[in-house]
Amino acid sequence: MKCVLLSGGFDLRKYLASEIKRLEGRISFVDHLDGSDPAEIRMAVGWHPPADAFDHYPNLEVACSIGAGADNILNCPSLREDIRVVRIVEPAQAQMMAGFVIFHAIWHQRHFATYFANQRERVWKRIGQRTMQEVPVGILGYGAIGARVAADLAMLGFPVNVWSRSAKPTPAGITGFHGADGLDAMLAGTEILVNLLPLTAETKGILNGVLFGKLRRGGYLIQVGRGPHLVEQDLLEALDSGQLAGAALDVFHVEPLPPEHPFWVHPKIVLTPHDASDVSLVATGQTILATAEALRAGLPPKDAVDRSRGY
Ligand code: NDP
Ligand code: OXD
Repeated sequence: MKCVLLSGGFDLRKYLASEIKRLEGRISFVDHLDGSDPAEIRMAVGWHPPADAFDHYPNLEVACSIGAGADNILNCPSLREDIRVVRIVEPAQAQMMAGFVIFHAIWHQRHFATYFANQRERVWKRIGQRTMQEVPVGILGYGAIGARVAADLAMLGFPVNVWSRSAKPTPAGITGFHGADGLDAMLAGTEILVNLLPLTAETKGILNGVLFGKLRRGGYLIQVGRGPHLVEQDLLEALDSGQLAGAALDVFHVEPLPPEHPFWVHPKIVLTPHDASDVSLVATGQTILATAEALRAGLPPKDAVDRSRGY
């Protein structure tokens, strides 16, 4: 089975080197436009493929993202309707994300931003404590990752509200909301908002001033979905007005974040470089192999996104 590597400005061959070696003999990885016969290629692995990438492969049937999100492939203009798109689902990645979100939730709940600033000024001042039970967390997205994050926050004692597209059963300590009608009720009972939605036409721009206005005053945003979920100017205004006390941002409209961007120096923003939780290379290799085997057997690949829903 031949598999073409499709990425724009990112060395996918170098990134996947260990898995390419491990899969030798079972999958032969070729580079985009390297002279291989494009008609022989039925499978691709990609991360932000060039805009016309898929035009070159008339028999391509499936494209695997190297991340949990597949928007980087779904948004490629040359992606045909009949190409299946696969993403990575890895429990260990969800656990890493839970750790990241918990860190920021406690950062807010325990006033660490203020203590960090006070230390620099040699100010000894106790702010007072709130229990986890007093600080409700809302999670946009109750999927493979959101469910793990919700469970771990609930285990620590945070009241957790979750929001999904369809109704989902939830265990004790987690309250489920769904659909457009459920969103306002969920936000009204939320102080810390975590975004774990996929980027789709419906979710783009969802983190905006109107939504921030529905949270508890002095709320906190943990943005780990995708950059275009956020209306950046609205975040700056919500931070200035005090509607939001702070924000942890891991994903951005433009990555890497340009050096002149105001987020870099904003005192109420903690920023990380799209590093909240990575998929492991081993899980990526396993998904690529399982997808190739499904293709050979004429079976639908596991973890394919629903093209009509966009995730
Ligand atoms: P899933 O597809 O498993 O879950 C998506 C969740 O979002 C589901 O609960 C789904 O609802 C919900 N959803 C989708 N659209 C809507 C909508 N219009 N209204 C309400 N709910 C909606 O995704 P994962 O949990 O695996 O990953 C989520 C996202 O996290 C990824 O797409 C990626 O963008 C981001 N991510 C970021 C990382 C980082 O390092 N910053 C790392 C990994 C992922 P339903 O259950 O009803 O289908
Ligand atoms: C992502 C990932 O989709 O890192 O952001 O898996």
